[in-house]
Amino acid sequence: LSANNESRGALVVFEGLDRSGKTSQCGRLVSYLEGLGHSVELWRFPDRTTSVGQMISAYLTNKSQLDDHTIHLLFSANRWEKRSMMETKLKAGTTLIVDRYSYSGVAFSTAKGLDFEWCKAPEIGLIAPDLVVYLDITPEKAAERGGYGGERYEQLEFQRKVSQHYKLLKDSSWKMKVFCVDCRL
Ligand code: NYM
Repeated sequence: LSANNESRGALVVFEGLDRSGKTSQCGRLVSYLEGLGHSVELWRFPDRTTSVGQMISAYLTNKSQLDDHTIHLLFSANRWEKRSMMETKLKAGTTLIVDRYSYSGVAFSTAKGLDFEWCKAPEIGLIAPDLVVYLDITPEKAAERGGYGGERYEQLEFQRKVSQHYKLLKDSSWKMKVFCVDCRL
């Protein structure tokens, strides 16, 4: 994808802890851009509609057990299976606002103790975002927001680890043009 091609859509990713407000903010940005007359679509990962996505969903809802490496690769495969559609849309001028992407993949798996380099490897070759917006909220504040949904990972202790790993990722400057939004208020 050529960065100087003005007709290309933008790839904007929202990242953050569970209950950080990503889904609401993605929705608001999509409405705003639509109002300005842009062609824009809201995407999210995991995309639970595909067969890989259904395996991920079963894992997240505790209906299946998987080795940590296996689920990591499934999350990545879920992005890979959408890659060509993503490229087609961007080239056609559609802007994609994406709720979670590779950074979730690396932050959540490294928070479990998996190796950082190993976690990043399957993400190489996916389309790099033009912007990653990190919604910065403390794990404690996020936990206060209407409670978690009961899926795997939605526990304060684990979210604390994820928060630390997001910060490590941000400081490592891995493919990220990160813009942090303080959501603590
Ligand atoms: N998650 C999401 C990962 O662990 N790795 C990934 O690559 C992605 C995209 O899945 N707790 C985790 C983060 C969330 C969970 O996401 C489901 P959501 O946004 O609640 O559907």
